[in-house]
Amino acid sequence: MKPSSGWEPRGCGGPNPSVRSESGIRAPVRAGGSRLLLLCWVLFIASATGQNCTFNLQGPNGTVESPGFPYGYPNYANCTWIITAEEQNRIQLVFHAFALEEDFDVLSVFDGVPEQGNLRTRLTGFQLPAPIVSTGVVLSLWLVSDYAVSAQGFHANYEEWH
Ligand SMILES: [Ca+2]
Repeated sequence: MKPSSGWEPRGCGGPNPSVRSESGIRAPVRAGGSRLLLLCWVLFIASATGQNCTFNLQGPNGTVESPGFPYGYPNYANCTWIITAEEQNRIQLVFHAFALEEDFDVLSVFDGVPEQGNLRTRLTGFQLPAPIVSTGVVLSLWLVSDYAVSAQGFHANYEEWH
């Protein structure tokens, strides 16, 4: 049930080396092999212990928003929201704000529990997504951010559909 899709910091041997130059924070790592390994290990520990969060929500309605909204979500966020409706109902999710660092921070929406086979859509960037309605009683969200650059985050309301 816990989402764990191959987290790997870029620059630690991942397929997408860190060369984004728009941010001074994201300077290329200039370190020897062992120091780089140590850095990757520290980043891994930070990601494993730092910002993980899981929310189990029920109907008939409520709010879902990224941590720190609207002042920016943390790096290494790994947050899951599981919204469950009453039997035979469905969940409608309506976004009111959406801003994630494009391509690097992603909100995955699952039609059901957060498992790969239930993936409905992956949302990123700055365009307000259209409303989403589940086909069953569960709708799940999974927010993952990388190690640098944040944005406002997202805010959405959900309600049960009869
Ligand atoms: Ca980011």
